[in-house]
Amino acid sequence: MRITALAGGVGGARFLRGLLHHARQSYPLGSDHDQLDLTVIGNTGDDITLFGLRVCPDIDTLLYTLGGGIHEGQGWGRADESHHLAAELAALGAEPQWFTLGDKDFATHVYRSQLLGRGMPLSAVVERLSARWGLAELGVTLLPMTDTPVETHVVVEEQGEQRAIHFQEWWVRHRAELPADRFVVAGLDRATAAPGVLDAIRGADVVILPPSNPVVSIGIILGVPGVRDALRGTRAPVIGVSPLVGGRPVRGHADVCLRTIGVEETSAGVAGLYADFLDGWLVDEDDPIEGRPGLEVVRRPLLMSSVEAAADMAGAALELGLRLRAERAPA
Ligand code: FO1
Repeated sequence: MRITALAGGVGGARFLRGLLHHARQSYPLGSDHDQLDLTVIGNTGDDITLFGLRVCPDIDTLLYTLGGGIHEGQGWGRADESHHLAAELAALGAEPQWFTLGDKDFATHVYRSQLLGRGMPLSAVVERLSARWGLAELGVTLLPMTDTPVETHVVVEEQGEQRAIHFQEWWVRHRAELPADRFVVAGLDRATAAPGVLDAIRGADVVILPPSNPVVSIGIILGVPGVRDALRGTRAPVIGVSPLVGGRPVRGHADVCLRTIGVEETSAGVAGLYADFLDGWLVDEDDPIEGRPGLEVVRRPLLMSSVEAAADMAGAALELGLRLRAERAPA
């Protein structure tokens, strides 16, 4: 069974780890169900160049979380990390110091930058990094949304002046508390979907949008030319999972991002961003959203407090997708 997911960082990675856990339980090896073949399309708008190295936060969070090396408490970076390199860079006065990079994490950025420097496309680099994390053995293919370098920047207001800063500076240094006027994604309108991305959407049995940030993660992937059309045209049901519980994001700043683009901070507001292709919408059990013709709403607890809780959520999303697919199957 081919599942394709569009994913950002922490929330998306935790959800997909739950999906793999659910699949291992529901379709044990050798069972009559065919195996789960998961293609993850990762957001690269978060990417930033630091100390001359290319850092891909959402891609790395997906690699580390699915590969078993994530720092569980942070949701990003490596477990059992040390920070000798960062400490010496600080002693040298190297900037910036507001973005924490651990020693093992630095190895990812050094190796990625070495390969990119030789002209290797990002998708080929991600394939190398995926091999180190054993993703193929998990039935997972991780693709960057594009090989074109893109970066999300935030136009902020300060003393009446507008200036653009990198998304990471807004998100990490200013904890998204600096009033944002709008998001601009340098290079996105000229980006080309990475090899396999559009086919993975068109050829899927079910497409899933995990509870990643709908504006600066999923929203960026949707901005890659061709992705939205592929989602509209695929025969696969497209199932989304609300990132809001009780009108608030479980973590991160999805509410601030929605406010910045003038969208109401409700699951209905987020579903409206996906309206032209969404078939099913998983919302929190107390969510007041009304279904509408063509949008099947299912209520479930949406707190991913454990891998098992994430597996229950992911199982519900998959089940909804398979049900809608069966209803669509030619009689
Ligand atoms: N998030 C933070 O809040 N503080 C950090 O210092 C930080 C460092 C960092 C290093 C590598 C990496 O892959 C991710 C990192 N993140 C950090 C998370 C990053 O800001 C993500 O882009 C967001 O979580 C949004 O997905």
